Amino acid sequence: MEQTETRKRIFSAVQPSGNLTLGNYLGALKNWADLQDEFECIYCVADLHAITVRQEPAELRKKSLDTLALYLASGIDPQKATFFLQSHVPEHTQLSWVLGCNTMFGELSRMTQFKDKSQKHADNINAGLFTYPVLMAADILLYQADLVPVGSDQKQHIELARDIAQRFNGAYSPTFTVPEAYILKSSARIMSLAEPERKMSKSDPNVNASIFMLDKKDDIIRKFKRAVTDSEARVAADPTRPGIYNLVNIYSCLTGKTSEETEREFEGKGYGDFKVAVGEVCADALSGLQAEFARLTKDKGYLDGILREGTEKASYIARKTVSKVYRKVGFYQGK
Ligand code: ATP
Ligand code: LTN
Repeated sequence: MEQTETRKRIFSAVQPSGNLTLGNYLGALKNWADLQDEFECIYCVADLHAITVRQEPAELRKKSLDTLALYLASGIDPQKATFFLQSHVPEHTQLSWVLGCNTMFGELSRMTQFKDKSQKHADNINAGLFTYPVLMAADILLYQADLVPVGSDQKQHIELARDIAQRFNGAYSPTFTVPEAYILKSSARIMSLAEPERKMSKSDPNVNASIFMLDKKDDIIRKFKRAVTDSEARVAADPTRPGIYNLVNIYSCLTGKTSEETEREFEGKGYGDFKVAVGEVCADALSGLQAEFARLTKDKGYLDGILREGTEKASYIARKTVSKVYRKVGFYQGK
């Protein structure tokens, strides 16, 4: 295969560890679709990452394919982007080992996601949870990605991937592209509807705290109606009032309006009206995507075909990187 591609390369992934939320959609998937014309895009379903937290095997299998279907339903075109499952390309784990030997215990100990997740899963603080960012660095560096579109919670991991790349390049000669995080300010951090100081997360046990991409309209409106706000009853993008700030932000992201435009639109109106409006806009934004998801998941043969093709393309790049890395670190290659 000839390399004629001149566009910058994008890599990103989501773990199939639950039902994807509005946070995943606005923070990640929606932006991925917007980038597909300008960049060469590679999107992975991070199933290896998902087992850092205990998963029910049948559910994980189903969620992996559902996550792929949600990528496609979000408007990412398989003619333009490459899709695959992380476990289908063994080079991810191969590179992860080598990078792990170039990552410090202290660096991994500082990762806030590790600290959060080990608190949440105190009965299962496994080694995979600790080395999770090394595997993530391997995902990115394997494809020599230039940019990594994610929500702001992943920024620290991308910075670590940059440090590892620079350290390896310094020790063994230039090998990896040093990636950059691509984070959109407006949608970088969608907050929980129940505890607006915390990010909306697909593994939150309180289902009323998150809007799921596949939620029905009635549920979406009900959840927004009961979203935690304050007693001031003035619609404003005021960061000192995190509940209403989050709702203004969600409404603005979904409509493409600025926060000021949203504030003006709801001037003099109470929270009740505004919450219903956010619910309506959200349900509308998700309804087309949900219909497309239903259509796609009926056609497993089609989804498998996309994965087969994507795995082949991804493997070609991944093999090249691993063979270069193995040679550079001194693994004997044979005569
Ligand atoms: P989990 O709760 O299982 O850890 P998660 O909901 O945090 O999962 P991830 O799979 O870790 O989701 O994240 C996938 C992508 O979605 C990442 O790019 C992440 O930054 C983005 N993302 C997740 N939650 C949010 C959020 N609340 N706001 C904006 N972006 C988000
Ligand atoms: N850790 C990421 C998911 C992920 C990822 C990646 C994102 C795994 N590998 C590589 C970007 C690039 C998360 O969102 N929790």
